[in-house]
Amino acid sequence: GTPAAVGEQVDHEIIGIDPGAGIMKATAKAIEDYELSDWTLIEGSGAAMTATLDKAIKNEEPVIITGWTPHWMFSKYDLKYLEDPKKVYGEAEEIHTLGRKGLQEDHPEAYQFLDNFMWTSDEMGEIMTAIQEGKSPEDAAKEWADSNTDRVDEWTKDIQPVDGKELKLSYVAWDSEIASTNVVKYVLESKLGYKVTALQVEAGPMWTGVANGDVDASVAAWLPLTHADYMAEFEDKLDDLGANMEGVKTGLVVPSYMEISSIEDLKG
Ligand code: PBE
Repeated sequence: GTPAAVGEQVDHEIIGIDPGAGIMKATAKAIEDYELSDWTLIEGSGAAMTATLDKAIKNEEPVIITGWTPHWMFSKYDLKYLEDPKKVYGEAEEIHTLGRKGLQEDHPEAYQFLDNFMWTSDEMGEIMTAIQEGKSPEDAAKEWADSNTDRVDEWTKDIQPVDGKELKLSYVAWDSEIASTNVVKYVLESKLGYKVTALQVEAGPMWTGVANGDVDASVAAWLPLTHADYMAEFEDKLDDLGANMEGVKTGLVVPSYMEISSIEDLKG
Protein backbone atom coordinates (compact mmCIF):
# COMPACT_ATOMS: atom_id res chain seq x y z
CA GLY A 1 0.00 0.00 0.00
CA THR A 2 0.93 3.65 0.27
CA PRO A 3 3.81 4.69 2.54
CA ALA A 4 1.47 5.99 5.23
CA ALA A 5 -0.43 2.70 5.19
CA VAL A 6 2.81 0.72 5.44
CA GLY A 7 3.72 2.49 8.68
CA GLU A 8 0.38 1.61 10.16
CA GLN A 9 0.46 -1.98 8.88
CA VAL A 10 3.77 -2.68 10.59
CA ASP A 11 2.99 -0.59 13.70
CA HIS A 12 5.86 1.72 12.72
CA GLU A 13 8.26 -1.01 13.79
CA ILE A 14 11.57 -1.96 12.20
CA ILE A 15 12.63 -5.45 13.28
CA GLY A 16 16.22 -5.19 14.45
CA ILE A 17 18.76 -7.63 15.89
CA ASP A 18 21.13 -7.59 18.89
CA PRO A 19 21.73 -4.09 20.29
CA GLY A 20 25.54 -4.23 19.84
CA ALA A 21 25.30 -4.78 16.08
CA GLY A 22 26.51 -1.93 13.90
CA ILE A 23 23.36 -2.18 11.83
CA MET A 24 21.38 -1.10 14.91
CA LYS A 25 23.42 2.10 15.24
CA ALA A 26 23.06 2.74 11.52
CA THR A 27 19.30 2.22 11.76
CA ALA A 28 19.01 4.62 14.71
CA LYS A 29 20.82 7.15 12.53
CA ALA A 30 18.51 6.37 9.59
CA ILE A 31 15.50 7.07 11.82
CA GLU A 32 17.03 10.47 12.61
CA ASP A 33 18.34 11.40 9.18
CA TYR A 34 15.18 10.36 7.32
CA GLU A 35 13.01 12.00 10.03
CA LEU A 36 11.17 8.84 10.97
CA SER A 37 10.47 9.96 14.54
CA ASP A 38 7.28 7.91 14.85
CA TRP A 39 9.19 4.68 14.05
CA THR A 40 10.65 2.27 16.62
CA LEU A 41 13.63 -0.02 16.14
CA ILE A 42 12.91 -3.33 17.90
CA GLU A 43 15.87 -5.07 19.58
CA GLY A 44 16.18 -8.83 19.41
CA SER A 45 18.59 -11.20 17.71
CA GLY A 46 19.42 -12.42 14.24
CA ALA A 47 17.39 -15.57 14.90
CA ALA A 48 14.35 -13.64 16.17
CA MET A 49 14.54 -11.33 13.16
CA THR A 50 14.53 -14.17 10.63
CA ALA A 51 11.67 -15.87 12.53
CA THR A 52 9.60 -12.68 12.26
CA LEU A 53 10.49 -12.36 8.58
CA ASP A 54 9.50 -15.97 7.90
CA LYS A 55 6.15 -15.57 9.63
CA ALA A 56 5.33 -12.34 7.78
CA ILE A 57 6.18 -13.89 4.41
CA LYS A 58 4.07 -17.00 5.10
CA ASN A 59 1.15 -14.66 5.84
CA GLU A 60 2.03 -12.31 2.97
CA GLU A 61 2.14 -9.46 5.44
CA PRO A 62 4.40 -6.41 5.30
CA VAL A 63 7.52 -6.39 7.44
CA ILE A 64 10.67 -4.27 7.61
CA ILE A 65 13.89 -5.76 8.93
CA THR A 66 17.51 -4.82 9.38
CA GLY A 67 19.24 -7.07 6.83
CA TRP A 68 22.64 -7.78 5.40
CA THR A 69 24.42 -9.65 2.61
CA PRO A 70 25.73 -12.33 2.59
CA HIS A 71 22.71 -13.95 4.20
CA TRP A 72 20.71 -17.07 3.34
CA MET A 73 17.46 -15.12 3.56
CA PHE A 74 18.09 -13.68 0.08
CA SER A 75 18.11 -17.15 -1.45
CA LYS A 76 15.19 -18.44 0.57
CA TYR A 77 12.86 -15.42 0.10
CA ASP A 78 12.22 -12.80 -2.55
CA LEU A 79 13.53 -9.67 -0.81
CA LYS A 80 14.79 -6.20 -1.68
CA TYR A 81 16.86 -3.53 0.02
CA LEU A 82 15.14 -0.18 0.47
CA GLU A 83 17.13 2.49 -1.36
CA ASP A 84 19.25 4.61 0.92
CA PRO A 85 19.83 7.92 -0.91
CA LYS A 86 21.48 9.45 2.17
CA LYS A 87 23.99 6.55 2.34
CA VAL A 88 23.35 6.03 6.05
CA TYR A 89 24.33 2.36 5.61
CA GLY A 90 27.54 3.31 3.79
CA GLU A 91 28.99 1.96 0.57
CA ALA A 92 31.59 -0.66 -0.33
CA GLU A 93 31.51 -2.45 3.01
CA GLU A 94 34.00 -5.27 3.79
CA ILE A 95 34.45 -7.92 6.47
CA HIS A 96 37.88 -7.71 8.12
CA THR A 97 40.01 -10.09 10.17
CA LEU A 98 41.32 -8.74 13.49
CA GLY A 99 44.26 -10.10 15.45
CA ARG A 100 45.43 -9.25 18.96
CA LYS A 101 48.73 -7.42 19.41
CA GLY A 102 51.50 -10.00 19.52
CA LEU A 103 49.61 -12.67 17.58
CA GLN A 104 52.11 -12.63 14.72
CA GLU A 105 55.04 -13.27 17.12
CA ASP A 106 53.23 -15.84 19.27
CA HIS A 107 51.40 -17.74 16.51
CA PRO A 108 53.07 -16.97 13.16
CA GLU A 109 51.39 -19.99 11.51
CA ALA A 110 47.86 -18.99 12.55
CA TYR A 111 48.63 -15.36 11.71
CA GLN A 112 49.77 -16.26 8.20
CA PHE A 113 46.64 -18.30 7.56
CA LEU A 114 44.36 -15.57 8.96
CA ASP A 115 46.15 -13.03 6.80
CA ASN A 116 45.69 -15.26 3.72
CA PHE A 117 42.04 -16.06 4.49
CA MET A 118 39.80 -14.36 1.95
CA TRP A 119 36.71 -15.70 0.25
CA THR A 120 33.50 -14.70 -1.51
CA SER A 121 29.92 -14.17 -0.44
CA ASP A 122 28.87 -17.09 -2.69
CA GLU A 123 31.25 -19.40 -0.84
CA MET A 124 29.99 -18.24 2.54
CA GLY A 125 26.45 -18.54 1.22
CA GLU A 126 26.88 -22.26 0.55
CA ILE A 127 27.66 -22.85 4.22
CA MET A 128 24.92 -20.53 5.47
CA THR A 129 22.35 -22.35 3.37
CA ALA A 130 23.52 -25.78 4.58
CA ILE A 131 23.18 -24.61 8.20
CA GLN A 132 19.80 -23.08 7.54
CA GLU A 133 18.66 -26.40 6.04
CA GLY A 134 19.55 -28.17 9.28
CA LYS A 135 23.26 -29.05 9.27
CA SER A 136 25.27 -28.18 12.36
CA PRO A 137 27.67 -25.26 11.76
CA GLU A 138 30.61 -27.62 12.42
CA ASP A 139 29.42 -30.18 9.85
CA ALA A 140 28.54 -27.52 7.27
CA ALA A 141 31.99 -25.92 7.61
CA LYS A 142 33.77 -29.29 7.43
CA GLU A 143 31.82 -30.42 4.37
CA TRP A 144 32.48 -27.13 2.60
CA ALA A 145 36.20 -27.17 3.39
CA ASP A 146 36.56 -30.85 2.46
CA SER A 147 34.98 -30.25 -0.93
CA ASN A 148 36.91 -26.99 -1.57
CA THR A 149 40.42 -28.18 -0.83
CA ASP A 150 41.84 -25.93 -3.56
CA ARG A 151 40.69 -22.90 -1.56
CA VAL A 152 41.91 -24.31 1.74
CA ASP A 153 45.28 -25.15 0.15
CA GLU A 154 45.67 -21.55 -1.07
CA TRP A 155 45.03 -20.20 2.43
CA THR A 156 47.44 -22.63 4.11
CA LYS A 157 50.16 -22.81 1.43
CA ASP A 158 53.69 -23.22 2.89
CA ILE A 159 52.48 -23.00 6.49
CA GLN A 160 53.98 -25.64 8.80
CA PRO A 161 51.36 -27.21 11.10
CA VAL A 162 51.80 -26.80 14.86
CA ASP A 163 51.30 -29.42 17.54
CA GLY A 164 48.10 -28.66 19.44
CA LYS A 165 48.74 -24.99 20.29
CA GLU A 166 45.61 -23.31 21.64
CA LEU A 167 43.91 -20.42 19.90
CA LYS A 168 40.81 -18.39 20.77
CA LEU A 169 38.45 -16.80 18.25
CA SER A 170 35.52 -14.53 19.08
CA TYR A 171 32.39 -14.01 17.02
CA VAL A 172 28.76 -12.95 17.29
CA ALA A 173 25.88 -15.30 16.49
CA TRP A 174 25.11 -13.57 13.20
CA ASP A 175 24.45 -16.23 10.54
CA SER A 176 27.26 -14.90 8.35
CA GLU A 177 29.79 -14.98 11.19
CA ILE A 178 28.72 -18.43 12.38
CA ALA A 179 29.65 -19.66 8.89
CA SER A 180 33.02 -17.88 8.60
CA THR A 181 34.19 -18.63 12.14
CA ASN A 182 33.41 -22.32 11.79
CA VAL A 183 35.37 -22.56 8.52
CA VAL A 184 38.37 -20.80 10.02
CA LYS A 185 38.20 -22.99 13.14
CA TYR A 186 38.01 -26.16 11.05
CA VAL A 187 40.98 -25.21 8.86
CA LEU A 188 43.09 -24.18 11.87
CA GLU A 189 42.34 -27.52 13.52
CA SER A 190 42.32 -29.99 10.63
CA LYS A 191 45.11 -28.49 8.50
CA LEU A 192 47.27 -26.50 10.92
CA GLY A 193 47.16 -28.54 14.12
CA TYR A 194 45.63 -25.93 16.43
CA LYS A 195 43.14 -26.51 19.19
CA VAL A 196 40.60 -23.73 18.73
CA THR A 197 37.98 -22.28 21.05
CA ALA A 198 35.36 -20.17 19.29
CA LEU A 199 33.76 -17.87 21.85
CA GLN A 200 30.28 -16.69 20.99
CA VAL A 201 29.83 -13.22 22.48
CA GLU A 202 28.10 -9.86 21.91
CA ALA A 203 29.61 -7.39 19.44
CA GLY A 204 31.23 -5.15 22.10
CA PRO A 205 33.01 -8.02 23.88
CA MET A 206 34.08 -9.45 20.51
CA TRP A 207 36.12 -6.28 19.92
CA THR A 208 37.30 -5.78 23.51
CA GLY A 209 38.42 -9.41 23.71
CA VAL A 210 40.84 -8.92 20.80
CA ALA A 211 41.87 -5.45 22.03
CA ASN A 212 42.78 -6.62 25.54
CA GLY A 213 44.39 -9.84 24.30
CA ASP A 214 41.94 -12.32 25.89
CA VAL A 215 41.09 -13.48 22.37
CA ASP A 216 43.58 -14.11 19.56
CA ALA A 217 41.50 -13.16 16.55
CA SER A 218 38.10 -12.52 15.02
CA VAL A 219 36.99 -12.73 11.39
CA ALA A 220 33.81 -10.72 12.02
CA ALA A 221 34.65 -7.00 11.81
CA TRP A 222 32.43 -5.12 9.35
CA LEU A 223 34.20 -2.00 8.05
CA PRO A 224 34.59 0.83 7.33
CA LEU A 225 31.12 1.82 8.49
CA THR A 226 29.22 -0.91 10.36
CA HIS A 227 31.76 -1.26 13.19
CA ALA A 228 33.28 2.23 12.82
CA ASP A 229 32.70 3.08 16.50
CA TYR A 230 34.44 -0.08 17.68
CA MET A 231 37.31 0.49 15.26
CA ALA A 232 37.77 4.09 16.41
CA GLU A 233 37.92 2.93 20.02
CA PHE A 234 40.26 -0.03 19.58
CA GLU A 235 42.37 0.48 16.43
CA ASP A 236 45.56 1.18 18.40
CA LYS A 237 45.10 -1.95 20.51
CA LEU A 238 44.77 -4.57 17.77
CA ASP A 239 45.95 -5.49 14.28
CA ASP A 240 43.63 -5.11 11.31
CA LEU A 241 44.62 -7.95 8.96
CA GLY A 242 42.47 -6.53 6.19
CA ALA A 243 39.44 -7.76 4.29
CA ASN A 244 38.44 -11.43 4.26
CA MET A 245 35.43 -10.52 2.09
CA GLU A 246 34.56 -7.58 -0.11
CA GLY A 247 31.26 -6.33 -1.46
CA VAL A 248 29.12 -6.96 1.61
CA LYS A 249 26.14 -4.78 2.45
CA THR A 250 23.70 -3.79 5.19
CA GLY A 251 20.40 -1.93 5.11
CA LEU A 252 16.67 -2.07 5.56
CA VAL A 253 15.12 -5.04 3.79
CA VAL A 254 11.51 -5.87 2.88
CA PRO A 255 9.72 -8.61 0.95
CA SER A 256 9.61 -7.78 -2.77
CA TYR A 257 5.79 -7.78 -2.71
CA MET A 258 5.86 -4.54 -0.70
CA GLU A 259 5.31 -1.49 -2.89
CA ILE A 260 7.75 0.84 -1.18
CA SER A 261 11.24 1.15 -2.66
CA SER A 262 13.16 3.69 -0.54
CA ILE A 263 13.71 4.46 3.12
CA GLU A 264 12.22 7.84 2.25
CA ASP A 265 8.92 6.09 1.60
CA LEU A 266 8.65 5.31 5.33
CA LYS A 267 8.06 8.95 6.12
CA GLY A 268 4.54 10.21 6.63
N1 PBE B 1 25.65 -7.61 10.76
C1 PBE B 1 26.20 -8.88 10.33
C2 PBE B 1 26.59 -7.15 11.78
C3 PBE B 1 27.88 -7.44 11.19
C4 PBE B 1 27.63 -8.78 10.58
C5 PBE B 1 25.54 -6.74 9.62
C6 PBE B 1 24.36 -7.90 11.37
C7 PBE B 1 26.40 -5.78 12.41
O1 PBE B 1 25.44 -5.10 12.06
O2 PBE B 1 27.17 -5.39 13.27
